[in-house]
Amino acid sequence: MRKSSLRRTCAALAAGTSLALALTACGGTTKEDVKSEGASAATAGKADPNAELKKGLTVGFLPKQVNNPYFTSADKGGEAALKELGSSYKEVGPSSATDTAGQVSYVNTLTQQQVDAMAVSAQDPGALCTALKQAMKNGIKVVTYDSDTTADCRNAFVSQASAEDLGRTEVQLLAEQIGYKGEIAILSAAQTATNQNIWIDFMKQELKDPKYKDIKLVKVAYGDDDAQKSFQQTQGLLQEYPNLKGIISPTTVGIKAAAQYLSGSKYKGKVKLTGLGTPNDMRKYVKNGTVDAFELWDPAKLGDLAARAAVALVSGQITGKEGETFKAGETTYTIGKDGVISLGKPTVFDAKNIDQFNF
Ligand code: RAM
Repeated sequence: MRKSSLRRTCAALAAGTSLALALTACGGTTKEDVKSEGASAATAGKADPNAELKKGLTVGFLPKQVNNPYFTSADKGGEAALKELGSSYKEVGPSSATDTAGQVSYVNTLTQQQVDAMAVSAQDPGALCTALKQAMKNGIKVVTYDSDTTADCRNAFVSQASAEDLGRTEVQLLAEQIGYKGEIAILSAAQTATNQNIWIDFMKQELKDPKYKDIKLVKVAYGDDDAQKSFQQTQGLLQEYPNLKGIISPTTVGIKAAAQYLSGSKYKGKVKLTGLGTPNDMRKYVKNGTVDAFELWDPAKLGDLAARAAVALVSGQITGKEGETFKAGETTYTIGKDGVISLGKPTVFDAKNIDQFNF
């Protein structure tokens, strides 16, 4: 049976019976279609860089959290790219950033709906793996974007910037702002978030440099990408550590909530805050003196690249192996180690440049 008709039969099966059972059975019969190679799940077979991009595909976007403005921008970028390429977009996903079971069921839904590819920002590095491997066994290409799974659970990861650059530069930004001295804390997203946890590891590495010997990281708090919880966690940090000099929040939801708390408190301008935020969320806190500088990439460009990588995978231009190249718009991207495709360098925003950005 040809793979496409097999997929159709499998999906019909999945629709009429227990999804898990049907997918297991179907996955078993197509095992030879997908072989794990190296660390990433690059498919067997050679990439053809000259293959024509397929049209009429459906690519499902599954963000960590649907009602998060960061993902609204990212996924809109994906939608626009797919429209330009003659393919269709759909978005599904949980409203909480700590609903891994919800994310698993959305992967299964997309598999059942026979999308051609899915772009997933994982709440947890391992929780989605069984479902994603099942999707790949059913011929669906899987791209992670923003927050990765382990490398064998997807074909490629579209990364916003080097994790090392992001972690280290956030410490550098804060250290300058507090004069290389004092207690600092981190306000993160969900405790399981792959992206934030890698960045935090690099922050800790950076802090080992002797130039930071007078800086002490006192706590990593988790606001779960929930505005209210992030606000309360900021308040809690300042109660627990009254001498706190600075906070790094590597999440758009966290940094906004922390800025909101600080700007209405006696700590405004005294306790420094940096991390990852959108210029539109942070503009007023830069202008009112709560925040000096923070950074981010353009989420819409990340979604755009995730969509184009997904279409390139389905079209056979790439398989996810290191060294393969593909064109996205005017730029040629080369796939790095472990199937990582990197968008580029982040931008630092401050009072001087923030008005040039609108996202
Ligand atoms: C939040 C999410 C997302 C992260 C950004 C910086 O919106 O946690 O995964 O990349 O912040």
